[in-house]
Amino acid sequence: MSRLIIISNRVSASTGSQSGAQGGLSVALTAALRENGGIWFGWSGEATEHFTGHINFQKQDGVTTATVDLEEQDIEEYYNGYANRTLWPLFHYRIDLAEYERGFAGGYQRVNERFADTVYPLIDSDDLVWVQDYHLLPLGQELRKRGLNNRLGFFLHTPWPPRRLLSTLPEAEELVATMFAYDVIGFHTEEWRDSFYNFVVDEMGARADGDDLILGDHVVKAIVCPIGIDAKEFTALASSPRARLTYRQMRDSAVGRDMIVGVDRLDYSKGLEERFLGYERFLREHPEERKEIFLLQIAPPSRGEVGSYQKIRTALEGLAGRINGAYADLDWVPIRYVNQGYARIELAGVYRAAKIGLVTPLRDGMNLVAKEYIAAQDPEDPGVLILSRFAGAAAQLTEAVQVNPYSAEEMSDAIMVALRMPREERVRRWRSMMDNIEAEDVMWWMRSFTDVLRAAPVAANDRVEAVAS
Ligand code: GDG
Repeated sequence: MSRLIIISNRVSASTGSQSGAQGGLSVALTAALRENGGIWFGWSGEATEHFTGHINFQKQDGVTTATVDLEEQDIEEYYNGYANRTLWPLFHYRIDLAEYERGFAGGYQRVNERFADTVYPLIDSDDLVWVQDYHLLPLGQELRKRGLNNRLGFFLHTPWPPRRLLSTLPEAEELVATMFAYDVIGFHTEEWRDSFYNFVVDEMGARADGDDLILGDHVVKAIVCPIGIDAKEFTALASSPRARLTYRQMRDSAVGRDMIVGVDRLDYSKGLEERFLGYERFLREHPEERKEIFLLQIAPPSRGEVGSYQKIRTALEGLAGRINGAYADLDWVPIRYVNQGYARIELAGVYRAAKIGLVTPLRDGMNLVAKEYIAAQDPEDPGVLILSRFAGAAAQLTEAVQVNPYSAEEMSDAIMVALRMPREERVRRWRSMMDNIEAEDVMWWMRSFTDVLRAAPVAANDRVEAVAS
């Protein structure tokens, strides 16, 4: 079987530790590398004065990782700039927050070239190459320019924006044209794939033939391949002694009240302000429920170098303070807002202790928290998932109580529905969602994508010339 070369912005190979410190994605990619052999390549997260292309190799549990340091200017323009100030907001439909700067675009291109220069010599002729996420859209083309003829795939973990929004990006067409260097491109949902399709067909004149999109001489297969979690691992985590301890601590501290939980990176795409406002509306409309519930929001800070993330942090602190100030009593605080991360094993216990999982992003490629919440529940007495219609996960988790996260009224109504839901209905909905989570887990995702990639026709030399020109 051919080796797998995974290339992503950051590398987080799973050490197989029982503490569950790593996420499902890292577990799956690590398992794939262990199964097939290969290398996981990416940025170390460290800065260096001058980029040298020096690769730091590490081997852990049979998996080889290869990382490079980047210059401060690279980090500023590529990571904090184009990836997180331009593409991330744009891909989450927030053109009001997207910053279009030529310097960012230049830095992004430079880092993609640096990645290509550095990783290319590590790739053998029959390796399968799999590039991950929006940080590395043009990497495939850079690899082709250097002579790579291997099967080459790309997976997008975020949404793909509607064509009219994408058209606001000055270099949108050039950037998207580079993606025709890939053989297979994967999206979480039909909706994101359709938006990609619309852009390349309506704006760029590509032709469609089934899953194949054809632009000039280049054919790329655009597939829907929703990511899952490691359901078995997560269920096991939830019933481990440490998770049970966390569960008991949470139950004790709830003193008989129902807990609603939210767990999100502190990111504007996750709809935290709207969530707090929806919850506030519930408190206002249902004074009799006030002391019966509380909201625990875990929100570890993320991308703190970027201004929009500093703003959302300040806004949320203000909002939580205002709501608590207005409603709290001597023996009750409506929102416990926690700005730090916890081990996955503790999260599993927290999820299980929550009567309601409140997952209400304004836009999300998939959203794994929704799936983790379901996987952590007690099958005999599960909680209720309230899920945004705008998360990719909504396409699979159709038995969640789905809401429009922009509507405080809908959110308030959904909380009431969830609190009143009879046990039989909770069990029925949970079973249906859990069946999906078990069937389409993260290993299924990884295999589904790599099977399609393996079946792609081998790239021909003349393609390289054409894409590179
Ligand atoms: C991107 C896409 C897509 C959160 N807080 C803690 C913690 N987490 C973990 C969760 C979950 C992961 O982080 C977050 O995953 P999401 O899917 O919710 O969101 P993104 O980080 O935005 O991920 C997303 C995903 O890629 C995969 O394709 O689903 O749409 O945006 O696993 O549990 N983990 C720990 N402590 C925390 O406090 N240990």
